[in-house]
Amino acid sequence: MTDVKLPKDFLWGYATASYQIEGAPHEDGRADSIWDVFCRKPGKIADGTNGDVACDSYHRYKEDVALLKQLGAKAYRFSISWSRVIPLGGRNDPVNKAGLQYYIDLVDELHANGIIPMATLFHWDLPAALHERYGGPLNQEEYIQDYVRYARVIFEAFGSKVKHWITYNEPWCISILGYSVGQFAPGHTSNRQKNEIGDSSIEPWRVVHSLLVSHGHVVKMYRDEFKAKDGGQIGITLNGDWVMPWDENEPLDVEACERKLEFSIAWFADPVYKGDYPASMRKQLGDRLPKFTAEESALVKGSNDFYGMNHYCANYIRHKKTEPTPEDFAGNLDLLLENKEGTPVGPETQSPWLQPCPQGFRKLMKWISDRYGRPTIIVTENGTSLKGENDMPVEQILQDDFRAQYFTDYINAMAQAVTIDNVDCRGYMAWSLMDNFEWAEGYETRFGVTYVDYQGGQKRHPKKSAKTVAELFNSMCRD
Ligand code: PNW
Repeated sequence: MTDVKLPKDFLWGYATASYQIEGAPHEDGRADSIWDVFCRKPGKIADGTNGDVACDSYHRYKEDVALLKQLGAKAYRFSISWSRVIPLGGRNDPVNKAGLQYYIDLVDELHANGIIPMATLFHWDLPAALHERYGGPLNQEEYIQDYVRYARVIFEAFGSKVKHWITYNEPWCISILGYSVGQFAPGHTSNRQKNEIGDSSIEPWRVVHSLLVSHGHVVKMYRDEFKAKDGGQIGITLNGDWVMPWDENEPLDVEACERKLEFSIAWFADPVYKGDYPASMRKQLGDRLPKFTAEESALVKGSNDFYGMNHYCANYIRHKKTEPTPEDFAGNLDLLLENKEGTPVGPETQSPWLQPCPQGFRKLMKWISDRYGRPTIIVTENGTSLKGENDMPVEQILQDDFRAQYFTDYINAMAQAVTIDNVDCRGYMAWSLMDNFEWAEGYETRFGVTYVDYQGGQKRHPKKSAKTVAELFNSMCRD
């Protein structure tokens, strides 16, 4: 293997998200987010749980920071709960000082321990009041003003304490899982067995348009009013898996692979780097895909200081022979976990969508780098669950060889992209610092490099993989 290396000042650490770890949903004035509401609906969360306690990080943030330090992390990516800071969410609604203070205390604690904070403004927990008031991002005009005001409150409060800002985590998940499939909050879908509300043919495209334009507004505001004095960078985080043709001798499958990348990644990244949606999406969706006005396009184009990349796995892609349905969001193709020969993408994990394929990471980094003119990339999430982990005895959980191997292979693949393919990647946040509330999968699926003992007072115990990650970066980051 080529001797791979990463820059000496490479930023590595761990990621989490507010609703997945904090608990304390009603303490110190926090109001419901759409996830609090969604969890109350029977049947939505696999084990019937919610984020009411989670990792109890609202009370244990000092423990979290001590853990990060113990693990040798240089940075920590966390997210801010909008409804903790502005409980009702809107631009004329009051700011909740106590909620804001929690994040300031967290950031101060990180600095006191030499750990660089990276803050996500929105990791899916939209204030429920805004969803009820006007449909959240379904109402572009109202939503943008509220999101911009929320961001302003945050930027003013943090000043130069935070130098890495992420506007949104995974607009694909927000939109497709929340407004098309209905698997995530707010659960909108055309599938009437799942929900009486929703239109999967229209809503996902509208929601993303609002998210992108609001991202553009917030970036402009940050650059105009804060960047010079606070010296930070701002970008959006996009998820995306690698693709391989189901039949490599079938040109239509090869073509479908590119289309899949466009429908899941270029949907956002093309507007951000080039100013418009990909032609393949316009072709399939016609007028259902909103159009950027000249002003919107100018606002969104060039709005990333860095590309936040979340990446977990790969899929085989097979083209469809039939016309796309109005609900199709993938580009009229099948996503498969085996190819024509029956070869799996990788080993099974606890997450039905996740089978590791480390070389896909390198290839996708190069694809992004080539398509968008070598942007600076920060990997903002990468990690895995482990089949049956929750049912294992604790000693076995702590010996998570499968996850350690995953990180070894993926971090090596990333370092190859940097060393061999000249990809400009400057940071990597593993998902996740600790086991947490895995959304619709509840607590059965664990993603942490740290075991959280939910029955034993949320105590944290680092697993083997935490040591592996530190060793990898300590040996790779050098001049
Ligand atoms: C990401 N999929 O979500 C999120 O950013 C995290 O909050 C989450 O815990 C983590 O990955 C692990 O799931 C995803 O179905 C959820 O393809 C689902 C998918 C992808 C990403």
